[in-house]
Amino acid sequence: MSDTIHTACGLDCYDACRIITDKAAYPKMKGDASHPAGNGALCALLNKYMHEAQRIEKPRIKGKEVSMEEAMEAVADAFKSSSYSLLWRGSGNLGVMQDITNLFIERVNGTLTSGSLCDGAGDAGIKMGRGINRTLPLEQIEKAETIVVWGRNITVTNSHLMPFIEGKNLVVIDPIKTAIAKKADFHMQIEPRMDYYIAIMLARFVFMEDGQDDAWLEEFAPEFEDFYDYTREHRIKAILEHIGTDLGEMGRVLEYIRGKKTVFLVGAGVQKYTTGSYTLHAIDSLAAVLGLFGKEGCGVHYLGNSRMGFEDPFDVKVKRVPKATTPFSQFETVLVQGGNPAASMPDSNRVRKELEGVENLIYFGLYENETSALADIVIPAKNFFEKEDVRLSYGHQYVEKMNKIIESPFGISEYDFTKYLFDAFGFSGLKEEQEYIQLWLDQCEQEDGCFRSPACESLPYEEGFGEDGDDEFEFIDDYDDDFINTKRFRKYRKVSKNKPKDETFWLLSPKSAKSLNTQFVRDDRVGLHPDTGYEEGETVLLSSEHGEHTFRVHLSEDIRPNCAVVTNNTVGVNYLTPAILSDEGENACYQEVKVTIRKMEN
Ligand SMILES: Nc1nc2c(c(=O)[nH]1)N[C@H]1C(S)=C(S)[C@@H](COP(=O)(O)OP(=O)(O)OC[C@H]3O[C@@H](n4cnc5c(=O)[nH]c(N)nc54)[C@H](O)[C@@H]3O)O[C@H]1N2
Ligand SMILES: Nc1nc2c(c(=O)[nH]1)N[C@H]1C(S)=C(S)[C@@H](COP(=O)(O)OP(=O)(O)OC[C@H]3O[C@@H](n4cnc5c(=O)[nH]c(N)nc54)[C@H](O)[C@@H]3O)O[C@H]1N2
Ligand code: SF4
Ligand SMILES: [Mo]
Repeated sequence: MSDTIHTACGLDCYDACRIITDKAAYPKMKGDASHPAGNGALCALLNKYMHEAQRIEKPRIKGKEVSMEEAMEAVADAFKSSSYSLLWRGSGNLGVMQDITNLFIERVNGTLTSGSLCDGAGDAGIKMGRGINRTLPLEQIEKAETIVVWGRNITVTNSHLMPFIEGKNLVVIDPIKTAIAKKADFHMQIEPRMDYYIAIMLARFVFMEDGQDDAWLEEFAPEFEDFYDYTREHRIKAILEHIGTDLGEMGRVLEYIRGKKTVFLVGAGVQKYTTGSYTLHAIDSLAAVLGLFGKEGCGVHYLGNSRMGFEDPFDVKVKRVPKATTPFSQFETVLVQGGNPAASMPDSNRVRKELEGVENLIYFGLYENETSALADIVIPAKNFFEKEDVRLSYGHQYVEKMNKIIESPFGISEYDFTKYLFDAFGFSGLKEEQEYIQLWLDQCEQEDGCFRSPACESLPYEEGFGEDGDDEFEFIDDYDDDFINTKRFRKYRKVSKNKPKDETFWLLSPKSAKSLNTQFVRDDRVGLHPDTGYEEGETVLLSSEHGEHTFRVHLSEDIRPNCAVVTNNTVGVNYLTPAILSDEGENACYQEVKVTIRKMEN
C-alpha cells in the first residue's frame, strides 16, 4: 500500500498547488500533475526555501524562553486584563482554519481589521462595474487567443498559469521588462500608475475604429454611448505623452485584441495606488466595450474572493479598523497572527511606533522577523504540513483539503490556540476541528476527484451582472486623482530639475521568487537602470517624505529609467511607503510614492 498523502500549499499565492508527498519522504514532495491547476512542479519556495527557513521553536515572554503552557497562560491573562484588544491577521498561511481565532475575538468583544494590504482597491473597482468579483475559470484562459498580462509578474507569482497561456498572442503591460515581457509579442513598458489612461485610450480607439461589440453592449451594457463620450473627454496627444507611449504602441496592442478572444490577466501591480479602483474599473470598461464578459475564452482575471459562495463559520460581526493604517497603540493587547506588520505594512516608522505603544504585543508565527523582535509574548505556530486545513484559491476555482503530513514536536495550531483560550475563559460552543473542516468541504462541488468552489461558474456573467445576474454592466464615469497635482509630487519633480543625477523615481515593490512576502529569503537591493549613473554594488540612500533606508544597487537594463525597484521581501522597503488608503476598497497604496536617491560615502 502506498503511503502517499495529498495536501495543498498554504502560501499566499494564486496557484494553491496540490502537493504529493509521504511521511517517509518528507520534506521531499512534488506537485500533482493530474490536478487541473498544476503541472507536477512546485516552485522553489516549496522545493527549497521554506525547508531552509529557521523556525521559532520555543515560546518567549519578554525575551525569556518559557513552556507553551506558561506562554499561553500569559496570552490569556493579556486578554483578560484589557478592555481593548485587536487581532491583526496576516496572510502567512491561507488555510481557512487561520480564521478560527475570530471566534475568540468575537467572544471578548475585540476588534479585527477591514480592507487589505493586497488586492482591495482592484476588487472595489471590479465591483463598481460588475457588482460582484467572480473568478474567471482556468479553462477560459486556456481557450483565449490573446492574453494581455497587465501588471502581473506571472513567472514569479503565478507560474502554474504558464501552460495555460502557451502559444497565444501575448501582450505585456509593465514598467519592467519581466521574464514574461521578454517572451511577449509586444511589451508596452509604460510609466507606472498610468494604467487607467491606457485602458481609457484603448477603449476610445476601439470606438473610433467602430470595433465595439454592439450586440453584446445593447444587451448587457446599454450605457456604452455615455462611456464613449467619457473617453472623448480625454485628450489623446497630451495623455499619450503623459503615460509614456504613442499611437504606434497603442496600435500594436489593438492589433492583438481586435476581434480576438482575449483575456486580461491583471495583477496587483496596477492597483497599489489611491486610484487602484479606477484602474480596474477602467480595464473592465475596456473589456466590456470589446464584449469580453460571459463568452468562451474571454474575460478579466484578477485576484478573486476565494470565500465567495461559502457560508463562513468564522465570519463574525465585530468592530474593525483598517488593516493598512491600523492604529495599534489604541489597543492594550494586540495579537499578530500569521503576519509581519512591522515590515509588511506601509510606513514602517509609524507602524513601529504604534506597535511599541502596545502593552501586550503577542506574535504568533513561524519565523523570527521585525514583528517578533518587538513582541512581549512569542508563540510558535505549526506550519501547514503539521496541521489539518482547507485551501481555497484566489486564482482558480479549486479547493483542496490540506492534510497533516508530519507531527511537529513544537508549536501550536490555530485551532488548539483558540481552544486553549475558550477553556481559559470558560467559553463554550467551540466545535471539533474536524467539524469545521468538513463544513467547508461539504459546501464544495465535486468533479473528477477535485473540490470546486460553490461560486464557480464556467462562464461568469453569461446571464448578466450583479449577485443574481440581472444587472447591467456599469461603466466608469469619473476619475479622481489628487496625487499627480499635489505639492508632494511637484516637490520631487523640482528636485529632479536641479540635481540631474538625483532625480526622483517611482518606487516599485513587486514580489520576489525567493520569498513569499517577508517569509524566507530577505533582500537588501534596489534595482536601477544603468543610465541612472549608479554603480553595481554601491550603497545608496533612498528617501521619501515618509522615511529613508539604505540599499545596495543592482543594475538592470530591464527597468524603466525613472523607476527604483525594491522587491517586497527587502528589509526596510516600507520605511519609504505611505500609510494611506486607496479611494475605494481600504487598500494599502505601496507605490503612491516617489523617492530620491543619494550615494552613501563608504
Ligand atoms: N512595499 C510593499 N509591501 C507589501 C506589498 C507590496 O507590494 N509592496 N505587498 C503586500 C501584500 S500583497 C501582502 S499579501 C502583504 C503580506 O504581509 P503579511 O501578511 O504580514 O505576510 P508576511 O510578511 O509574509 O508574514 C507572514 C508571517 O506569517 C507567519 N506564518 C506562516 N504560516 C503560519 C501559520 O500557519 N500560522 C501562523 N500563526 N503564522 C504563520 C510567518 O511567521 C510569517 O512571518 O504584504 C504587503 N506588503
Ligand atoms: N514567489 C512569490 N509569489 C507570490 C508572492 C511572493 O511574495 N512571492 N506573493 C503573493 C501575493 S501576496 C500576491 S498579492 C501576488 C501578487 O502577484 P502579482 O499580481 O504578480 O503582483 P506584483 O508582483 O506585486 O507585481 C506585478 C507586476 O506589476 C508591475 N507593476 C508595478 N507597477 C505597475 C504599474 O503601475 N502598472 C503596471 N501595468 N504594472 C506595474 C511590476 O513590475 C510587476 O511585474 O503574488 C503572490 N505570489
Ligand atoms: S508558493 Fe505558489 S507556486 Fe509555489 S508551491 Fe505554493 S502554491 Fe505552488
Ligand atoms: Mo498579497
